[in-house]
Amino acid sequence: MAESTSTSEAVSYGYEGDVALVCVDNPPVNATGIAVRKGLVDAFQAINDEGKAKAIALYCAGRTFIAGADIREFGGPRLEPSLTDVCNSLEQSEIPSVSIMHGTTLGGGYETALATHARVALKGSKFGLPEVLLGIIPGAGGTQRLPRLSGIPFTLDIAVSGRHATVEEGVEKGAIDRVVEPGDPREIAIAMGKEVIAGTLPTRRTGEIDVTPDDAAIEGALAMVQKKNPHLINLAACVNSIAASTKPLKEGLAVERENIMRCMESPQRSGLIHAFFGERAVSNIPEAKGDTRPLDKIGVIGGGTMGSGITTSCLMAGIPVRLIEVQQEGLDRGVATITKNLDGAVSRGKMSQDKRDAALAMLEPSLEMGDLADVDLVIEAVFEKMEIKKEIFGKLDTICKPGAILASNTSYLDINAIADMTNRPQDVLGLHFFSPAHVMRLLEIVQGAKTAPDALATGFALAKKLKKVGVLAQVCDGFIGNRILGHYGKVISYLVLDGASPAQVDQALENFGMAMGPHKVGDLAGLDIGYMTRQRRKEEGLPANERYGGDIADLICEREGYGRKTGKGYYLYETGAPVPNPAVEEIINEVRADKGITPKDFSEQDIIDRYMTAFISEAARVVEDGTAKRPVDVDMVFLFGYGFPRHRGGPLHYADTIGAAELVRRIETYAKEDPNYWQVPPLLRKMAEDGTKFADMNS
Ligand code: T1G
Repeated sequence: MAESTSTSEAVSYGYEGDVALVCVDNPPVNATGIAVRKGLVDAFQAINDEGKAKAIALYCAGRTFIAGADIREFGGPRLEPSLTDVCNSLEQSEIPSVSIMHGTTLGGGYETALATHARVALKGSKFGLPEVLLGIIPGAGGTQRLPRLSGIPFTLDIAVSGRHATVEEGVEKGAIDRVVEPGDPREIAIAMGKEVIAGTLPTRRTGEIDVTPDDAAIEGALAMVQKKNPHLINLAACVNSIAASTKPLKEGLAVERENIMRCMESPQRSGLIHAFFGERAVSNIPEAKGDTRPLDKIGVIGGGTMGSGITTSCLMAGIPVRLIEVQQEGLDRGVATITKNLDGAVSRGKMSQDKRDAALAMLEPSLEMGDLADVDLVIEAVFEKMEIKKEIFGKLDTICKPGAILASNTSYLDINAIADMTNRPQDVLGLHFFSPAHVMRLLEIVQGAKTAPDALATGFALAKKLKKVGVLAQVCDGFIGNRILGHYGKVISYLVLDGASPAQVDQALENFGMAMGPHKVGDLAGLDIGYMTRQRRKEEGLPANERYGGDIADLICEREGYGRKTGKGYYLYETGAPVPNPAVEEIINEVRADKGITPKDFSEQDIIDRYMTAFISEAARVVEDGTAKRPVDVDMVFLFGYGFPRHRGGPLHYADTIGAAELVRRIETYAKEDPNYWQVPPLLRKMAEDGTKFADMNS
């Protein structure tokens, strides 16, 4: 190419014959930051002014076409031109243009392509309008221009789900004009520019196309979002914007602008964007980098719920697994569960039947621990008893090859004590999966006192391979998640002891946005886990003046059952939706009478405030003592492992919306009832004094 002219540090243009080439080069994903927006407008303007070209081809350097607006700019000062202005000016170009889409053309990137006069994509690439996943809506014409090409139903599908669609599907729906074989985007840009000039690649202004109204689709979508995500304000805003696409473009864009600005102001947007960057920040730490060890074959000990889930997750990632059990019956049960898990993934469209068959073929069940001699990593997932785990690690120490990593899936126990059962504590760490382990994305990676850096980094490498969110945790009782759960779990039992019903607490927290209330979660996971932990704590001796809140739960386990797996717990699991178990109410009244407690009324906000204040208190201590590296690590643990509402960003992101001073005030108020449980963490008091936020501790 003759020389190119830069119109900003991220955009340049040049000519290949009659074709003008506009190139965006803004790593890592060509997001439309101000330099890209300004550069695009100026490049198109210059080309039109110079009048040398008969076609303009827009392409990007690097791994992808524009993957959206620059999310880092959100919440900051608004810099002109807006992306809507950019798209409007590109669409008005007198010289016809075509976009060459490769990688993942998303959000503002696809809106930019919609504003050019034709769209050509490389085979295997993806496109979409995922803005709703960030708490906003497409805001640069996506809700107005896509319906003009593909109709309202497809636009609703793409924009309300936020899914990344294949470009092949895009051609079927008219959202993309042509798919070409993969190649150098610049070379394809020249070829397609020539086709525009030759007229073999038709061009048109999308904005001039009319939209066929579809009220039924709009009403259906509004009903669906209200049912599926009643908490999120942006989904209905997205549907309403798409509904406005039947208006003239200018009016429709005004409706879209009004809706996106409302979403931008909402705390849901900052929560969801905190989640987006947090998911990436947890592995952006020195401990996750550096040398790693091989992960070509994994051994899993224990074919129970966790062992079979972990095995399924590894097989789905293409890693062969040797599954060890002590008895044939247990081994058969494990293989059956794994097979059921894989079949479930096929029926949910998560994997093809061929991949399912290939995965199952990589499973090697065995009753011989000795068969673990050649594996790269062993994950122990047996009963949560220290003696059993110590015995197993003692054996593994003699069986496994040098350099093999020995991991425990313990949910609470001391990794250092387990490591000390071996002569290779540097090879030992915790890999704490969450049930169901082939579905839940969180993996707590627990660093022992002697865990070697490459063993730890291998834990993060495994998380990446399994498409999980790996979070670094230090050793303590329950690591990050269960330790904090252990603390706020008490306030739930205190609320029920003091007057609230389990169903009332569940409803309040579900209205707060929890996927499932704590009593339903307990029933799902099995009340026996908590029961054994409480018995262990009682045996170890409870702290002197701690108010014990487990009486009700203990009696439910002893009299009723362990929840879903036994058909009853806090709720009854017969036909249809679970209903509160009336026997629980009797148990509650009995325990209150025993303890001389006069029940009091709690409003929904009281329940949420006490729950979240307890939650945040222990989370602050976990950050303070270094069990978690940063507040964002705590937030991601709860978003990806405990069903904490994503639009709230996590407990400590949420804490910043309340403020440390108010949290300290609340704790001091509640402490009048129970000074032992309600104590102000020093970190929170300091933050209240110097006005800092948890967000300030994330960099
Ligand atoms: N803005 C800023 N940074 C971004 C970014 C974006 N849109 N997308 C990715 N990054 C950073 C990311 O933080 C990471 O940085 C690096 O790029 C690699 O990303 C008006 C308003 C494109 C599929 O929602 O889904 O357009 O951690 O690790 O797994 O309507 O990133 O290395 O420092 O995720 O290969 C709509 C969001 C925006 C797409 C690549 N667009 N991005 O995945 O790499 S809103 C999106 C993604 C919008 C308009 C509205 C993924 C990806 P770092 P990565 P990846």
